[in-house]
Amino acid sequence: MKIRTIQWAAAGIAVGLALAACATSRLAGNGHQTPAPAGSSGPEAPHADPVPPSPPAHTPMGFITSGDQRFDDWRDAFAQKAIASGRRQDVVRQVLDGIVPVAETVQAQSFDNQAEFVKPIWDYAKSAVSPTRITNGASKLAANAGVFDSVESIYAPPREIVAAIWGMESSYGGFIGNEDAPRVLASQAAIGRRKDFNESELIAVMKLIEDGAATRDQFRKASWAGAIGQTQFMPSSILTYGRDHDGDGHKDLWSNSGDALASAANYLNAFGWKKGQPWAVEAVIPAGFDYSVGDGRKMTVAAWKALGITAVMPARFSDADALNAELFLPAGSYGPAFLLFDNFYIIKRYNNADSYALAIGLLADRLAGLPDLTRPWPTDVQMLTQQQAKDMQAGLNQLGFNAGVVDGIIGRGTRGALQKFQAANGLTADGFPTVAMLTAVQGKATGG
Ligand SMILES: [Ca+2]
Repeated sequence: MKIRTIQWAAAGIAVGLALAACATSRLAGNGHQTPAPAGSSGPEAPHADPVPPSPPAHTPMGFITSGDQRFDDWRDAFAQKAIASGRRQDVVRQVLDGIVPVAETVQAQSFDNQAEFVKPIWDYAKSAVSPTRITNGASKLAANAGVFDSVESIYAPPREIVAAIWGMESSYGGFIGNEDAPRVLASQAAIGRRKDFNESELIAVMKLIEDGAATRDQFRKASWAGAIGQTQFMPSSILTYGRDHDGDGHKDLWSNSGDALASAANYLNAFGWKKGQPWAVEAVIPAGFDYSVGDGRKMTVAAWKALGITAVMPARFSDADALNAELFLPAGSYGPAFLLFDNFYIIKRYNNADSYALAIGLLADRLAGLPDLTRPWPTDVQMLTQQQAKDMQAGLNQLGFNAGVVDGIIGRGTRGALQKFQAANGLTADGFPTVAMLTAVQGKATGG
């Protein structure tokens, strides 16, 4: 859940260990000494330089000092707040004591992902739907058929969607992370990054421990963002949507695949998964098609077909003509197009990125034995650099086509603005940001 780049994770561990080592040696040196009271220097050393006071070994709330005053102040205040809100004092201490915060520079790296080029959405999809992941998924589905049978009998999503999430989030339980969830959540809260969110996740950790659903030690295996277990749930999501599928009293998303898979299925179910409906189907576009209708509008499959689109509909969804769908053009007129159904947006409740939902859906289709896309992803399109993407957004904004914030991220807003520009200038209105389109936008923007 909420997967981002994990490139900084290794750096985070290295810096974290370095800090921990410093803290340990410092505490080993003076952690248990009582600082001399101020003004107690005797007459026998009247001319000695004043000795700087040692930092206290414990904060006013009794936590071992982290060596970071700002963190310690935040932690003391948050601990008081947590206890006042009804959390057990011993659990608050268990969760928060001994934490040395992740260095701010390391945190910043994780949130300022500066790729030189705008990554096309299909890069993510192609790596997600790798032959290895398909093969491993098939064998995991077979090896856990009983669990998938029971999960599928209780919750609406098909097993292949749940398996795809499992595969994407943790390589089918192969890697669930080595970060301490309270540490990463607290580190962000202390510097004011999504403070309310991170504090409420810490409260959720405390509640799960109080309920006996999980132990403090289990939370030491998390992603750098604090996501938990084989299906990468945030602690608050475990609290609300986590399932104890085998009934042993624990929501063990770490080591019990049934609990993790049932939790993921329950999550999608709770957000309204429509049983028996596809997430998307490939849409084959006829020559001379007016791409401007791919602007987020929803029409029935029958209405899309009337425009000449061929929906590559698997046999089991043969009755889908009456369903509403959105035409999605992730590669513009250069690659595969899709008709998106309601379930696509349910997948996005798991991770709010089109690329993620697309990858989950495509992997699930392959796990269900469906053939690969009829049209390949483009390989020879000249992608924009981050700076060029910003230039395009600025140019579109200048021309009155609202591309939104100039951030170099090509999302639906930018694609929609480009489509309007293209339509207004007699170009193929596919909203796909190529270097040629940047040139066209800039020509109009500067030329007036
Ligand atoms: Ca369980």
